[in-house]
Amino acid sequence: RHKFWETQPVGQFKDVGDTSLPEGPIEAPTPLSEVKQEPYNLPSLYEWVTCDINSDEMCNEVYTLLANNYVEDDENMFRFNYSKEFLRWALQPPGYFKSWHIGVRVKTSKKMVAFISGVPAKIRSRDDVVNMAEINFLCVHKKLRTKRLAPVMIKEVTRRVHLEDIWQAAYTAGVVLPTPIATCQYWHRSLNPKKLIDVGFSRLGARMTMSRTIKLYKLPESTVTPGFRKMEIHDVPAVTRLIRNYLSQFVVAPDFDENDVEHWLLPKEDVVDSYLVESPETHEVTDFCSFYTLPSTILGNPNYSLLKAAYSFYNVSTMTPLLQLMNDALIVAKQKDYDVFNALDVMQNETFLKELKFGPGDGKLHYYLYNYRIRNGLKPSELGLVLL
Ligand code: YNC
Ligand code: MG
Repeated sequence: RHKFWETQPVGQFKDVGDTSLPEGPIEAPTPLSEVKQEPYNLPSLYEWVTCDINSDEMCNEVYTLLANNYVEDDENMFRFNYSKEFLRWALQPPGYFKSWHIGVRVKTSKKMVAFISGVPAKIRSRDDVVNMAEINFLCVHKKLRTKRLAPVMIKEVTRRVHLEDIWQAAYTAGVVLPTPIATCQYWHRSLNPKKLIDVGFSRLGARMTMSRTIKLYKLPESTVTPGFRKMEIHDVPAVTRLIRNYLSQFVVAPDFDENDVEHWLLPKEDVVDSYLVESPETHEVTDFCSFYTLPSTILGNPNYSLLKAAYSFYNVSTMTPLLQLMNDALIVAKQKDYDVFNALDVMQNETFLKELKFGPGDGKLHYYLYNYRIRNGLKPSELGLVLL
């Protein structure tokens, strides 16, 4: 069934429910001297390229490959359109390895036809903090699909991760592979219902008119929580404490330090937005919310070409009810002209989704760990991790 994945150190379908298997690494690390020193072989027309994402030209090539060939919805109406600034941010967190940004070119034309990337991350599973790679942006040009290029890309990134003495990875995918640690669902909150209906993202509900729909999704002009403001650089220590404490309750979550928080959560225009609540009395930072910007190309619509979407990232409530905090996040996203606000059912998100008029999406997002077994499937609410 899974000719490639059956050979890999991942939880296998035959082992689901086997409580005799221990949690933790599936294979022990091999000595670094035994890691293959040369890249895996590609079909002879192609060559590996290590991408310097700081170079405008390289960044453009990766951007264009993804913009034309990356993830689409089931009906092929939308395709993710990660911006160049977003890609630079996603690929260059503290301690990143350039060698983990891997392209494939056609030897003759030098056209980039495939890509895969990893970035380092400390991820905690129960009480075990593990250095991992987060693998993302696996993409093969549409004309080169189903030729078994993906397994070579995955083996090559694995080799380069091993060369840095890292033996575990985390990744998400829309497809079912051996075997998810959790299966999550996206929920969508309309901010610009007319456009969403016009482009076929959503449909007019039963017994609804356009004007009733617009009224249903109307939001206040400005946020309601006193002390709600944009995160600034001097907030990094307080936000780090807040978030570390919050994430400690989940079974699987990142182990962020101040450098990670500065990189992943300090606002970056049109990439990541973060807000916090500073108590007007004590000046303590008590609550936090964030979202990242990932537009989708609208395929074949005469009137619109881009869907502007915000994706819920990390949110922490201690004093402001999560429902009110997220409603303020919706208000800011609306002010900034996003069309839709998306959120997974991870962490405590289920407590606000229905009430804030999010609707369930079709399609699931499966979470995976490489070379690390988690005994039973986790509930989405046990996951404290959001990948881009
Ligand atoms: C996928 N998304 O099952 P079997 S998500 C992993 N993730 O292998 P071929 C995938 N594996 O089943 P194609 C996968 N999709 O025979 C397919 N596979 O064992 C497996 N789409 O390869 C599949 N991006 O080359 C099968 O398939 C084998 O030409 C078939 O290429 C696949 O970034 C793909 O959805 C996805 O560009 C590249 O369809 C292509 O179809 C494409 O014949 C549109 O491959 C874009 C898209 C995927 C987004 C993502 C996470 C990737 C995780 C990869 C796994 C990382 C493991 C950890 C490595 C580091 C370890 C350490 C330490
Ligand atoms: Mg292929």
